[in-house]
Amino acid sequence: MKVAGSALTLSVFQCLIQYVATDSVNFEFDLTWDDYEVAGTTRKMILNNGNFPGPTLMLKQYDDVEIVVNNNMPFPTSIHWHGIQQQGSPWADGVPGLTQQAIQPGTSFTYRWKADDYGAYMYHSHYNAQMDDGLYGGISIAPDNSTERPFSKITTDATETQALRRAERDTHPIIMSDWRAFTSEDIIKIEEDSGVASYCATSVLVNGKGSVYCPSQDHINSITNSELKATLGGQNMSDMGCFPPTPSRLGFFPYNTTTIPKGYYQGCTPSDGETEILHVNPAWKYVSYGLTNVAGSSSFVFSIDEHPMWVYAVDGRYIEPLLVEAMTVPIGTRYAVMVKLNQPAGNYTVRVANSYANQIINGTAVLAYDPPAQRTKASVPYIDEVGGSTGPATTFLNEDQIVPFPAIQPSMNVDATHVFSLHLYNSSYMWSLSNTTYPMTVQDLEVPVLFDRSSIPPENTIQTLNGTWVDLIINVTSGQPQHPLHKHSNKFFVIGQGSWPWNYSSVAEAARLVPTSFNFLTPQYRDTFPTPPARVGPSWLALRYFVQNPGPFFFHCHVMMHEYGGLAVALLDGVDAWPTVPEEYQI
Ligand SMILES: *[C@@H]1O[C@H](CO)[C@@H](O)[C@H](O)[C@H]1NC(C)=O
Ligand SMILES: *[C@@H]1O[C@H](CO)[C@@H](O)[C@H](O)[C@H]1NC(C)=O
Ligand SMILES: *[C@@H]1O[C@H](CO)[C@@H](O)[C@H](O)[C@H]1NC(C)=O
Ligand SMILES: *[C@@H]1O[C@H](CO)[C@@H](O)[C@H](O)[C@H]1NC(C)=O
Ligand SMILES: *[C@@H]1O[C@H](CO)[C@@H](O)[C@H](O)[C@H]1NC(C)=O
Ligand SMILES: *[C@@H]1O[C@H](CO)[C@@H](O)[C@H](O)[C@H]1NC(C)=O
Ligand SMILES: *[C@@H]1O[C@H](CO)[C@@H](O)[C@H](O)[C@H]1NC(C)=O
Ligand SMILES: *[C@@H]1O[C@H](CO)[C@@H](O)[C@H](O)[C@H]1NC(C)=O
Ligand SMILES: *[C@@H]1O[C@H](CO)[C@@H](O)[C@H](O)[C@H]1NC(C)=O
Ligand SMILES: *[C@@H]1O[C@H](CO)[C@@H](O)[C@H](O)[C@H]1NC(C)=O
Ligand SMILES: [Cu+2]
Repeated sequence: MKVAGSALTLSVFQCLIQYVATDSVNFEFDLTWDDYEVAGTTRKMILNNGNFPGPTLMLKQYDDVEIVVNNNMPFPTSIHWHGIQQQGSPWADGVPGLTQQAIQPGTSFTYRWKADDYGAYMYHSHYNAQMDDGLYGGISIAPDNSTERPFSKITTDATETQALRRAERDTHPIIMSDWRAFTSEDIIKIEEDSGVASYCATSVLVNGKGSVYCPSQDHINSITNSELKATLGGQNMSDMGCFPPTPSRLGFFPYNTTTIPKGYYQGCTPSDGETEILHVNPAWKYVSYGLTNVAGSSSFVFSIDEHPMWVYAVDGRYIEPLLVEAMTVPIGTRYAVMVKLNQPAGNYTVRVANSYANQIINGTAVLAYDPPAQRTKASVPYIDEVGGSTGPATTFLNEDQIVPFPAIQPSMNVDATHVFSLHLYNSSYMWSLSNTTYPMTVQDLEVPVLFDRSSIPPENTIQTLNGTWVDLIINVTSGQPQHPLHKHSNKFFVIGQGSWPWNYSSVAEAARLVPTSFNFLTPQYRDTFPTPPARVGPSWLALRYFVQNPGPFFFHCHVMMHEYGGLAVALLDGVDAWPTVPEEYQI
């Protein structure tokens, strides 16, 4: 038994031992397909109990959770609880074709799982590209009182510490997302008809609120950076701020823009929607937010004017707190931040700007001190409309400085290594993470993989043994955006990355040759992490994980249309130890 491995296992099992049976916390989701106004424009979308986004699940660590999902929509669905470990409950992971049958129209499905880990999570549809139709919401799990906090790094003052503890118990998600003029089914059809991948949005939403802005072409040109200009070949970013279709952008696959409707990548129509107001009371001293990105294509830089933030947890686990003024929140990730409420009472702009090269687009919200003050002067930004620094002094979160708290380390020995080649497949909108694309028809399997492993083509799977350490190496070919990779269950350590092709036989060999590209002592422990940039050359990412929860778990890009385009593989974790599916979940 490896020392590091048993330490990790122990922490998980301590949780289980400490657990004391309680009644479950119950929710019911009534899902409907309705007309609804978002960002000032009405379209068909998914509502949860008549609302968008869906309700926030405010939970306590070790809660038993039960959610009844009633599908009153005209198409199948399923819900994934993003980042939840699902220890011993793979049938509740919500991936149709892998862990359950899709929930058919007019039927219901009951999810039951335990909130083993504290922190910020989210839920969203895992069927087709429905996430982009609005089926998502936040999950906030308050840590058990016995869990050790990292707050002594922020303050040693007793009153302040109490304020931090209170703020943490009431952590509210800030759900950042993007919105489109078209339904996800329309978008799939436009991609197939035109050969032009969907990578643009019409607006950025904060907790479901926002507007469609159409800045002048001159303004868009003025904030188009030189790196973008160099790749635009004399063209402009579109009036939606979107990178226009070009052969290199689309992987040199054939395309035809003739039938593409207005609003897909160009043709901006402004509309006014609501602005999210985050009310705070300075008497709290601190407020805590779970920053959560559920966008389809935007990687957000987040900042609150004149309010530095202590980043204290990432993907649902504490880190040594870091004080920053702005930070990138890639799709699928969550960062918990503590904000000190010590500024003059007033309104402060909250800025959410896409920083990927696909599009220049941003949204805003307001941090409003209660009771309302008369202070009318505009707040001073740390970041600009494209997520860049407004001055030399802005402090951004540096991912390399993130250190887990308490310390947790991977094994130095691994039992298996899998190298994945990440590349476009046959068109600008289909992808491969293994040797082939992941077919979306798997979602409609009558007998999901959890019930019969032979249901899925073997080339779309990787098999691992329970209790083993596994390396996943992502070898990214040149000419690609960053891909925020999300792994279901069994979280991973981010042990290394580089901006050249992976040409090593193992991590051990690579670590000997390029030691500074690896971190085995304080690597991040995550469920979502972006591949390094590969626009102008190949790159690689090395992830290491311990298989401790047997079951079929999805590993995929969280850019919605990349996932739908097959950028995924099914990790059949611990195939030697899959649990017996309880009677109530039998098919
Ligand atoms: C922790 O303690 C506080 C104050 O005693 C209590 O209100 C809260 O419910 C407890 N939290 C949990 C998760 O048990
Ligand atoms: C780019 O935008 C500028 C300013 O609006 C305009 O003058 C120019 O014609 C545009 N270029 C192209 C290629 O459309
Ligand atoms: C593009 O599509 C239009 C409409 O279907 C068609 O008329 C045109 O010939 C196509 N252009 C090319 C270059 O294939
Ligand atoms: C950024 O957001 C502001 C509203 O806060 C808006 O006025 C501006 O047009 C937006 N810029 C872009 C490029 O979307
Ligand atoms: C601050 O925001 C609140 C909430 O939107 C609003 O009611 C109030 O008028 C604003 N105050 C100022 C001074 O702009
Ligand atoms: C990809 O293209 C190849 C060669 O044209 C073809 O044989 C294959 O069926 C295509 N795959 C898919 C999933 O469309
Ligand atoms: C891809 O195919 C090669 C050769 O058949 C095989 O060794 C490798 O394991 C496959 N990779 C994945 C991720 O399936
Ligand atoms: C899977 O492995 C973990 C970690 O070694 C172990 O604790 C667990 O009991 C194993 N599960 C089964 C079903 O064997
Ligand atoms: C990684 O990708 C490069 C191309 O970018 C390729 O030359 C190399 O063989 C790949 N490495 C492995 C181990 O497949
Ligand atoms: C891997 O490729 C890099 C960049 O091409 C090269 O510098 C290095 O020597 C190669 N390493 C091995 C082990 O082949
Ligand atoms: Cu991707």
